[in-house]
Amino acid sequence: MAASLLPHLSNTEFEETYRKCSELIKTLPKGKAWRTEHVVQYQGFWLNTTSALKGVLLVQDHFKARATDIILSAFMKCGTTWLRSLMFATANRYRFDLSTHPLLKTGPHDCFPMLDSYIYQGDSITHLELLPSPRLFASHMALDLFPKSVLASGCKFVYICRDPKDVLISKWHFMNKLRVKELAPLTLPEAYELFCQGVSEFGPFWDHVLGYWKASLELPDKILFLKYEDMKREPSVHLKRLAEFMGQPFSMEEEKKGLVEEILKLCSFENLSNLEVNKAGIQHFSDQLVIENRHFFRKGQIGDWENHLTEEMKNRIDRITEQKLKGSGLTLGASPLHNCSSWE
Ligand code: PAP
Repeated sequence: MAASLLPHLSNTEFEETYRKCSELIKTLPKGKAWRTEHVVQYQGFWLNTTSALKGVLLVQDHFKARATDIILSAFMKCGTTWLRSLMFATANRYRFDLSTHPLLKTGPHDCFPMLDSYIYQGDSITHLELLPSPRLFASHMALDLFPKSVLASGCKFVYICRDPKDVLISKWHFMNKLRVKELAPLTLPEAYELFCQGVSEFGPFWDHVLGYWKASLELPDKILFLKYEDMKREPSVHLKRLAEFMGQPFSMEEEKKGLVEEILKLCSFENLSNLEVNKAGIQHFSDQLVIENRHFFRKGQIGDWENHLTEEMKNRIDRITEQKLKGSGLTLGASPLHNCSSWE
C-alpha cells in the first residue's frame, strides 16, 4: 500500500522528536548540500535538514521493527528503484498476475514506504504499525544510524552497492534536477570534491557501504549484500538469491515456467522507464520534495562515469576506495565471476 494512502494519526507523541531535531540543527557541523543549501553531520553521516535528519530521528525514537520486516537499504543512486520493484514483484508473486501487475500502473517508489526522509509526510510514522506483516521498507540510512533494536528484532536487510564513480555521476545528475531554484546548478568538479570528502547526503559513501558489508559478514542470514554490477551481469542468479533470502525461494516449477525471467523483464530498466506512470507520474515524498518518476530512470548502465570523469578524477576515487576498503575483503564494481561477493 502506498505510504500516502495510510491513515495519518496524531503527531503529539512525535513533538519531542521534532523539538530535538530543531535544536540539533543549530548545533551540528554543517556542510554544503547537493540539493539544498546545507547538510548537517549527525552521528558521522551527512543528512539534509529539510527531511532526512527528521526521518532518522523519528526512526531512532519511534520505529519498532518486527522479525518479519525486510528493509531494502542503499546509498543514493545504487539501485533502490530496481531492487524495490524486484522485491515487491517477488514477494507478491502469488497475488498479482504479471500482465495486470500494479508495477505497470504504480511508480516503484509507491510499492512500499521509505522509512526515513519521506515517510512522515508532516505528521507521524505510527501508521507503519498498521501495515500487515511481512512489511517491506526502503531506506538510505547507514546501518549505524538505525537503533540497535532494529537488528535485534531479527529483521532482515537487503543492501545494494555500486561503483562509487557511477554513483557520483548518477547522483550529480539527479540532484541537479531536484536542486532548489534559488541555488546555481552544482558543477561536476564541486560535486566530485564534496563526494571525495564524504560530504554527500547519507554519506560518506564508503562508510555507508562498509557498515553494511561488515555486518553482512557477521550476520549473513540477516543482511544480503548485493552489487548493482553483479545484478546487471547475472540478474537471474541474484534474483534467485534474493527470493531465497526473503524466505520465498522460486520453486523448480516456477523456474521451469520462466517466472524468474518474467519478473526480471517486468522490472527491467527498459520496461519500467517506458511505462506511462514512470514517464509522466510524480512521487510526493514530502511537502518540500515532489519528484517526477522519470528522474529515477536515467541510463541504467555500468561505467557512464567514463563519459564524465578525467583520468585524474577516476584515479583519486579509486585510491580513496582502495584505502577505505583495505582489509575489509570488499571490492567495488563487478565481483570476479564464480566468486561473487560473499554468496558462494
Ligand atoms: P534513488 O537513490 O534516488 O532511489 P536509485 O534507484 O538507487 O535512486 O538509483 C538510480 C539509478 O538506477 C539510475 O542510474 P543512472 O543515473 O546511472 O542511470 C537509474 O537509471 C538506475 N535504474 C533505475 N531503474 C533501474 C532498473 N530497473 N534497472 C537498472 N537500473 C535502474
